[in-house]
Amino acid sequence: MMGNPKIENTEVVHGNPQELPKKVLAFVSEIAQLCQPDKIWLCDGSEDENKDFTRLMLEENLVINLPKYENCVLARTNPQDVARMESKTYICTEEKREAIPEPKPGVKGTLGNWMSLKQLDEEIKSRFPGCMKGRTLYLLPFSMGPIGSPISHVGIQASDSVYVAASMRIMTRMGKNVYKVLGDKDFVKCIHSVGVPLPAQKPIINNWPCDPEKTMVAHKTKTNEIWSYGSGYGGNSLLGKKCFSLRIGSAIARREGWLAEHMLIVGITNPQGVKKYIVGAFPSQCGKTNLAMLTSPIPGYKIECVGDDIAWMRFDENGVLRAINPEFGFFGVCPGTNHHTNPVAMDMIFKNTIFTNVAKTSDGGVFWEGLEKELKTHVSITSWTGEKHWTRDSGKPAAHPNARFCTPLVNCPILDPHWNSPEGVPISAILFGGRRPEGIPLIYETRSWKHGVYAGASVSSEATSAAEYKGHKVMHDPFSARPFLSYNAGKYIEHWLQMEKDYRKMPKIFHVNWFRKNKEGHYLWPGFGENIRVLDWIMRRCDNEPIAVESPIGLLPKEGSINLEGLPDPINWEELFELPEDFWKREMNDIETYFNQQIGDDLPPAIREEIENQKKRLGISK
Ligand code: O2Y
Ligand code: MN
Repeated sequence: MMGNPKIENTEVVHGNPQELPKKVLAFVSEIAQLCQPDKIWLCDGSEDENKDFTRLMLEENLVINLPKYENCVLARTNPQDVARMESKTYICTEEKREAIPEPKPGVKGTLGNWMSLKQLDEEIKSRFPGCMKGRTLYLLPFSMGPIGSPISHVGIQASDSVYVAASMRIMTRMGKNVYKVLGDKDFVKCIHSVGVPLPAQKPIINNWPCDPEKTMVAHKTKTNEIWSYGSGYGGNSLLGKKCFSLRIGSAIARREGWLAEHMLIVGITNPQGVKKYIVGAFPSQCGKTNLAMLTSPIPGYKIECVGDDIAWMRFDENGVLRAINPEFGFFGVCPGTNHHTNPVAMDMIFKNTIFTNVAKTSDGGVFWEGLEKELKTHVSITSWTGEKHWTRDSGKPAAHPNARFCTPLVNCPILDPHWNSPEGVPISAILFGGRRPEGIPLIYETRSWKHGVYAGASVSSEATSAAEYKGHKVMHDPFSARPFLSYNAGKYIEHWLQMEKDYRKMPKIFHVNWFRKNKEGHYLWPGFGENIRVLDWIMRRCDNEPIAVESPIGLLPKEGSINLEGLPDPINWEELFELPEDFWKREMNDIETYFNQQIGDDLPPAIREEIENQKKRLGISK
């Protein structure tokens, strides 16, 4: 009797190795030899296969069913594995300076962690040999971007987690049709292990295998390789997302002359029927997903979402900047999401979704902070840590602050008709922004591409509960990409500057701040859906309507040029737009110090010029 086929003496329990392109077979053979899984599963991306993933996740007690919804499950992780881990994320190059700028002596660098290629080899040798023993290696072929688009790129991920396999099927275009376009070409090699060979040497907490002490997420940017070990969570394990689309992606983009950015993409049609696409970069947990799916309280505006997190952008032969969303799903933050902040998300996440680290209700549903008003009175809550009959008195949140939904893009009721178009959508404006309680106006338009690049490089934001940073410290986050930089930040800024060419129609660059507060600590702007009023002003500026006035930091809206009609509370225009002298003195000093300390000689001279010019306009002398 013929048994299952084998790769490197390992039984292939799903799929046919003969269907693999030569280079893919060589890759999986090499990884199987190194990691020694018990079985190999060659993923095809089919519906039947997905049913198997769900069955296996349930059998392994990795997830529980949520009978209140259609095909939704809930995973609860080891409490030590709840977010992407910046401190354990490395860029691996020959020379340190390729990856990160040299900080001033005595200053701790904050623009990434470097590891030498030699060191990485050692770290791989001390982790990966035998790491998949007793487990199944899932081989996941995926395309970031529409399959076959000239902007798209292919990756192959080997992972020993079925949760990762199921999530990658949502987040990427995963399936064996990728092999047809791949042929004999190269691909991004993604190797992931939760780092717990079986039988496990330590108890597995919450049935969520991981090895927090040995977690490492390493990127070889020159050879397009990702080696991730020890975590099963989000950005650490769904390697198509931050690791590929941003870190490896921006290294490829630099080589090929395009941009891989931490940006949402949204289409806006105004009441006159004019449609424009805008991209926006905001630091993690600044409401990017909410903005990408904004519901306008003013009739006549139509918002259509292309993506909420990542944009790959290229200038086409006509000099138009075009963007695609390389992803295929949303991996959004649950806490704070409700019918007020994001009604569109509430419409899309209760079907074919994997929830992680949310609380569970006794009627088979989910709960998180922000849903209090939407909770049925008779239900009881089990917190994300398994605490039954949870109440607010417990002093701990019901859901983890970084709890997530993982939902296919196609669930989005306002998905743009061109979301899947291979040529991408034309971009009229680029927004930068952060969470700035003080001093930064609701909106300003930068004076030029160069000034816009300076504004992007100077982005700062108040840290929230995300990842490893706690409290309310305002932190620098150039281009909102600091955690995702894969080469020297100075060169990154340079790359942005080099995008400007005479024949290109450069989009206007704006800076927005929804989070300015008054002296009493109240927000000056209502935010959420009302942000359409600011987007409308941006669209009109893209058509050069004379609704802006010069200021030292850029162009501000002429008083009254943002539509404030029908807002629930009056707006204090003056406070929203004032540029306090003492604040701006501190701000410019802080930006200059930051660049000097962190980027030093790698800072492009054009950015120093922008600083000097802005200081002059502000009347700040040395
Ligand atoms: O903590 C994680 O692993 C997820 S991080 C994330 C997920 C979706 C979109 N953006 C982010 C981010 O940190 O920017
Ligand atoms: Mn993000």
